Formats: sequence, structure tokens, C-alpha cells
Amino acid sequence: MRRVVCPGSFDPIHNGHVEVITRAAGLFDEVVVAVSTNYAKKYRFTLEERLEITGEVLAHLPGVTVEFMGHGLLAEFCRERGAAAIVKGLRSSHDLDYELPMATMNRQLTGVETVYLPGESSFLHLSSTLLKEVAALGGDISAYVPGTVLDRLARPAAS
Ligand code: COD
Repeated sequence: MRRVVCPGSFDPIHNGHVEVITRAAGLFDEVVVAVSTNYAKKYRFTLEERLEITGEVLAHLPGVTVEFMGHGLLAEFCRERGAAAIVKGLRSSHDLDYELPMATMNRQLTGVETVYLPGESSFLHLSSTLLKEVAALGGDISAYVPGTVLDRLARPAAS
């Protein structure tokens, strides 16, 4: 049984994330989507909201579960879950430059490998940050996020 972890902030989850997670679910038996949080970061959605929205969006995918990553190392989370690899989407060579040191560090920490899937070309420009900005300024992002996310973004942020 091959279990992998797809980590992210998912603030909020968008179609680029969904596409990579769907492909990971086709390649591996179990995918744990690990929702991270960082006290230094300001999120649009609370951790509870990100867990709920991400779970709702991915509920149709067999073998996919959504969990809080905790406050520790991703490599340690993977070891505790018995995950063979971390799976991430790659948008650009910039992503790769940023990712390679983390992949090596994670492997040296606990032996967990990192597998990269090239992002779908029509979603390569997507990031949660860009989508939140476009939505906040009144732009239409319906082609890029699941309906649930569109609805949630239209509500006032939790204070
Ligand atoms: N197409 C394809 N893939 C995409 C797209 C897209 N349009 N957008 C994002 N992705 C991929 C990214 O490659 C990313 O890996 C993943 O989806 C999640 O994206 P985000 O933006 O939700 O999440 P990030 O980048 O904020 O998540 C960061 C992590 C949680 C991966 C990172 O903070 C982490 O590893 N934290 C653990 C702490 C730790 O162990 N630190 C030591 C590292 S050695």
C-alpha cells in the first residue's frame, strides 16, 4: 500500500491544487492532504475553514483524506503517517529552485522522497494569493476555483 502526502496552505484550494491531487490519487493508493499553518502568516481562511473547504472539495476522490499537518516538520508528519513520498505540483523553474533544497532536507531528515508532478498548463499561473487578490478586486475567478471556494470568498472573513 503506497501512501503519499500532498502538503499546502490551501488558502484557499484552487483548481491547480485539485488537478495535482487528483493525479496523485490515480498514481498512489492513499493521499493524505496535509493542511499547514504558520503563525507568521496571515491567512484569509482560518485553519478550521481551510480544513473544511479542502475536505469538501476533495470528498469525491477515493483514497484522499484531509488532515491538519500540525506545527512540526513535514518530514516528521510523513514518517508518522508511514508515507513513502511527498507529492507536489510544479509551476515553473522558480518553483523547482525553491523546492529542491526542501526535498533534499526532507529526505535527509527522515528518508521521505519528494515526487513532482508538472502542473496542468492552463493552471500554471494560479496561486492562492493571486486568486484572492483578483476576487477581492471584483474579478471573475470561477474558472479557477471550485464553487464552494467561490461561495466562501464572497462571505466576510472571520475576524
Ligand atoms: N499548479 C500546480 N501545483 C500548484 C499550483 C498550480 N497552479 N499552485 C500551487 N501548487 C502546488 C505547490 O507546488 C505547492 O507545493 C502546493 O501546491 C501547495 O501550495 P500552497 O500555496 O497551498 O502551499 P504553500 O506553498 O504555502 O505550502 C508550503 C508547505 C506546506 C509545503 C511548506 O510550508 C512546508 O513544507 N511546511 C512544512 C514545514 C517544514 O517541514 N519545514 C522544513 C522544510 S525542509
